[in-house]
Amino acid sequence: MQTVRQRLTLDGTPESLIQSIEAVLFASKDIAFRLRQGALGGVLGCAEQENVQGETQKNLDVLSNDLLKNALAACPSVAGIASEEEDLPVAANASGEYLVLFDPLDGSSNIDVNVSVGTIFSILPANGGDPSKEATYLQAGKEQLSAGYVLYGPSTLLIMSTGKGVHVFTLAPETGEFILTRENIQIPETTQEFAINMSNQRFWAEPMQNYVADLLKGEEGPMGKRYNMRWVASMVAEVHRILTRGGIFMYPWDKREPNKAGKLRLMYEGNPMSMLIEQAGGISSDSKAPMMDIQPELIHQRVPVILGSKAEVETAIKYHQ
Ligand code: P6P
Repeated sequence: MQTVRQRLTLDGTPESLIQSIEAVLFASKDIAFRLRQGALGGVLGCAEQENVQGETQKNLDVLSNDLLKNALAACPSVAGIASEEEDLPVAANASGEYLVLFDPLDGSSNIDVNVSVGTIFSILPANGGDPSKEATYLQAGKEQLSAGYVLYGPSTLLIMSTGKGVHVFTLAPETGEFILTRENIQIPETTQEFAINMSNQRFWAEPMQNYVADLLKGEEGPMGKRYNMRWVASMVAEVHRILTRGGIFMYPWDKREPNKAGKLRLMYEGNPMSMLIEQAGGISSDSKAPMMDIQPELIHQRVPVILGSKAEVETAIKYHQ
């Protein structure tokens, strides 16, 4: 029955990095509690304000963001934070070694319909940079020291990596400890399951339209097998399914807002999920290049996403070449 600290210590993880991860988990336990309260907690519904993305914030978005900010600011190892819900980065501790970037409550549009949501986090080295400056955070995904998500579902799970495989921890309600329940996840190389929001089909670029059309042809088409489809509209739930049983997840560019590269954000959705997927033997791409090779230009930069089972993602990329 290994705790997160025990497992990370076994892996030789620096104490300061363990503390930073524990700060995320400290906040996530409170978030899990508020979610479980549901309507009884008086925090469902909208906060009547918008975030930098122009999205209406849910009360729980704001509350989760504050819980994470406070927990991380109190951790001496954390130099600064960046959040989907914050316009600018926030400096924390001058002596800190790490930058923690997060989406406090991904999929929050699902809260009011009681569907799984999650906290996504990415940890980068501060490298002595000014943590109040955006430029300090603009590091490629391959620089991440750790990444993970807390999935608030039927059970509350932590899935994370520090570059030595992907491990699953289950929150034990009785003790409040995340306990190791699965280690060294490996994604099946092939799949018969894809995840995309089909309602946007007419807006996709032609390569994506051609690829998905071939998936839908099933046995009679070039793929030579029948596919199933899933779309939860909560990236953490889709990625968790893919880590658990394989699959391919896509949120491509589309012409509804042609000036935006995609809907999802590189720094605190694309990159942390890509670290997990690749540590588990999968592939993650923006359709042209490996996601974690992208040199970021803006903290809230958006990116097209294709990730999942290695062979399937390679096939999807071929349609874009
Ligand atoms: P759509 C949730 O809002 C999110 O950012 C991801 O978690 C999810 O995969 C996607 O957007 C869902 O987008 O357009 O299907 O609602």
